[in-house]
Amino acid sequence: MIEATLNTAQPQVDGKARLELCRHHFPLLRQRVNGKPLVYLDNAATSQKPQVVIDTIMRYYMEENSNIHRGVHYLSEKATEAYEGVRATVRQFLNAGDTREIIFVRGTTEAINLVAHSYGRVHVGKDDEVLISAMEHHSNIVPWQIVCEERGARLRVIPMNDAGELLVEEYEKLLTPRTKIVGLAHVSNALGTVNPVKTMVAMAHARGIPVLLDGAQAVPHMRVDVRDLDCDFYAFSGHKVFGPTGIGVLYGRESLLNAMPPYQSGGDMIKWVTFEKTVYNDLPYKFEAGTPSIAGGVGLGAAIEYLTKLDLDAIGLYEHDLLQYATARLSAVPRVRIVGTAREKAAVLSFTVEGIHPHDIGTILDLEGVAIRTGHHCAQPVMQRFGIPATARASFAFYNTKEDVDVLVKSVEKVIEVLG
Ligand code: C6P
Repeated sequence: MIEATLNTAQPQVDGKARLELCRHHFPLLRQRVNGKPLVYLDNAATSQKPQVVIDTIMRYYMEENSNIHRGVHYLSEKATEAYEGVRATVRQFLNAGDTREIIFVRGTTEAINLVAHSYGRVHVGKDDEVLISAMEHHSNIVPWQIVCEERGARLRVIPMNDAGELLVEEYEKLLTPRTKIVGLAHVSNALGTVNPVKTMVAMAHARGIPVLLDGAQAVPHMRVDVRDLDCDFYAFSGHKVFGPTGIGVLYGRESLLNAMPPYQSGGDMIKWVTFEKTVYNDLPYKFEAGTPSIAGGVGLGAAIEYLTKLDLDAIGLYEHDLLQYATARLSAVPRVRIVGTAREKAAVLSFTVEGIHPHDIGTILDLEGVAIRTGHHCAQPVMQRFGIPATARASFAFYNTKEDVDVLVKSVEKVIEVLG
């Protein structure tokens, strides 16, 4: 079906129109909410799933379901083949050097916890420092805080300006011999800022410091090449990239992963076990204890193949245009303030309306069929930095249109009309 849309659409329409045509691949988007056509603008929280992902998961359970890496029977071999095939798909998607560097996890949160608790516990010692940024999601703050507390180390924070851009010159000053690792969001979920991560990785590497990138909000919107970025770890979640929940990826540089102790332990992560000693499995299995989300993996593979066919460069251009349109239209509404006005932004529009609590905005928008997220977006320090309790956040995917933006703007105007 995707092929059909792309192939038949290509000769007549440009990339933008081609992406709009793909909206019909997402069955959930056809529904009405509160009697209004659904306008789904909560893609940063989780994205919707194309039919091909839903079908792939259903087919897996109907035809291939079995545990992996264990059985010699037909189904176990089929399921293992499917799951390991996805590892190869992810390797290619991220342009990693080897499938040994692709670790399947539950999501970005688990990926960062793995690095913090495995790499961090070994390399962060007393009086050392872990450096993160002022716009991190709690997932890239709390695991490091725990490690720092345990090891007697210090968490340092790269500041940002009022537009929501990191101060790179301050970052440079914070990179010291005490810095043991840097953790950075590629794209901020609360502000939409795209950070200059390639430059920041190079600056850390010049001092021998490894860098973890939180790619949760980047991977659905842009082409990511871990070898070009030269990062040491890269994390993302399947459910934000049009795949299922319960599956995500940690890319790790092989030399670092090899030297790291296991994070969780049990079945599958061992070569052999006696009561005296256990020999751990090779990469990537050393970090994959227990039965994983096999159906999740298979669904993620379908999502990545779908996204790759659509072309992430085209998606990036389309969403850039959409974000510009939404920013201009929403900024023109009296009392609206956009939070996060960085020069480089992706797909996220956080805003407040003077005198109206974001939760009230969200509730009234819901009555209009518009789904946005309101609150601190699991980035409370960002709210503290801007001196606000919360924002309303519209976040876009390639299946959103300018008509969706028009409904959003009209609904925000209605909020102001109703609540005064
Ligand atoms: N942000 C949002 O509405 P998980 O929950 O593990 O899939 O992803 C965590 C995470 C980590 N980093 C960033 C930058 C994120 O945006 C998220 C998830 C969602 O903004 C849910 S809080």
